[in-house]
Amino acid sequence: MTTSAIKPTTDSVSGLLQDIAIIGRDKTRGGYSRPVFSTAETDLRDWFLEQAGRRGLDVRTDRNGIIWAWWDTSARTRRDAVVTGSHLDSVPGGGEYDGPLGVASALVAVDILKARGLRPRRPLAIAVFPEEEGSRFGVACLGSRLLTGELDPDKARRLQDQDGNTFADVAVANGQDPRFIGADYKTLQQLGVFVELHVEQGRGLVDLNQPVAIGSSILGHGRWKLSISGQGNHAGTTLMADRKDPMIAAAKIMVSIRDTARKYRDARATVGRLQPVPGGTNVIASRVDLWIDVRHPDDSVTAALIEAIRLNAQVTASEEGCRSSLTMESLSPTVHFDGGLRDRLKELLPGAPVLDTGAGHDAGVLSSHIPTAMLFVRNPTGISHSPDELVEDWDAEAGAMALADSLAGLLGGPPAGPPAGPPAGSRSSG
Ligand code: HGY
Ligand code: MN
Ligand code: MN
Repeated sequence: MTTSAIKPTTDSVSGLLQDIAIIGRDKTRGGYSRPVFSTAETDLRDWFLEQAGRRGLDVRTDRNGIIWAWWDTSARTRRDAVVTGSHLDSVPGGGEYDGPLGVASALVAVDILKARGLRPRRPLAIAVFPEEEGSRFGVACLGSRLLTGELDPDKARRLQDQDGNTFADVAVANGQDPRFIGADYKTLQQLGVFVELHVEQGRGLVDLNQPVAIGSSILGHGRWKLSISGQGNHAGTTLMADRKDPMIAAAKIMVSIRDTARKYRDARATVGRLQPVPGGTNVIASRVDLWIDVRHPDDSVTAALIEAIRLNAQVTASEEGCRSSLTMESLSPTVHFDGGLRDRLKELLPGAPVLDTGAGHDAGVLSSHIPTAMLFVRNPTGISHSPDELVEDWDAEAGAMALADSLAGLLGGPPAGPPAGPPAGSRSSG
């Protein structure tokens, strides 16, 4: 894959990421914990506002908490805009690149286009979407789902974090008026296409020895909450035969979730979060809540798999004298990115492979409203949602260059520059 000769004139992607590397470090889990509306995440939003302001972009935060940084500062009405960007929030103990790489690359891509003297024939914006991970309020891509009307605003307002704070209360505490969240067709009408750059959350590019890929599809995925109720009691005075312990039921159910998922090719089912109530060392829990993440390319298989999990949980819970109830928190069908936009990117990034992803993104949510596409940047470990996520500096710059070439082509700018840079697959130092 060739990239243009012009180097970023000001910041580099790795330099911008270095600026924020201190924000939201998680000393206990390792990596980063930047939940929406946390100090870390609001500090990152402030950092983005400052960076966008430095570039003379017209910045505004909409009623759903999405930040839009527009290249053209004068336009009153904007239509058919080319939008790029990503998210700044993280999973607990997440990596450095999941989200911020796309935001930093968008800033550097703007630098590159300005350095080329591009005069966009369409509006261009960088967007930063809140709560993409759904780590605090449980619904992934909360901001883009509100924007597109996919998530009912009343349901959003009632969402609670682990401490029982509602989204509405936390939004008010952070200066966002929850009364006005919800579908925003005026903003949607301004948008033409959305191209999101993201760290690859897998080893496809490593195995292909390429720095950048174009996205083809996003695996369908859903999240369910399973509550198992038993009899809370004293750890010392309750004989083993007299127990209705939801922790035991939960343990057996989690193993059966894994075993059930193994029966469906390409299926993934994960329990990454479990909460005993009340959660005391010397207390038999009265209830256990656990969250299940299920993914499969075929939405009907996802449905069959979660139904099998639900039935099995009922039987296993009753064997332990407990009861179980399953509630769906979010569900996204498999998304195939717009073929025309994907093929246009293939023209603009000759030689870039096309890869699917098992990870969800705002680009997936927006795809039901406007043509969307993704670019993935090589991750030598292939690991994500972990401190072990990695992008080599050189690949980060190659990603920004590829994004700039893509945006230039979509904005009607000059074609990509002459081939340059070290041979594909070379690594930066360190
Ligand atoms: O969960 C996901 O796939 C994404 O990282 N939010
Ligand atoms: Mn992400
Ligand atoms: Mn993620």
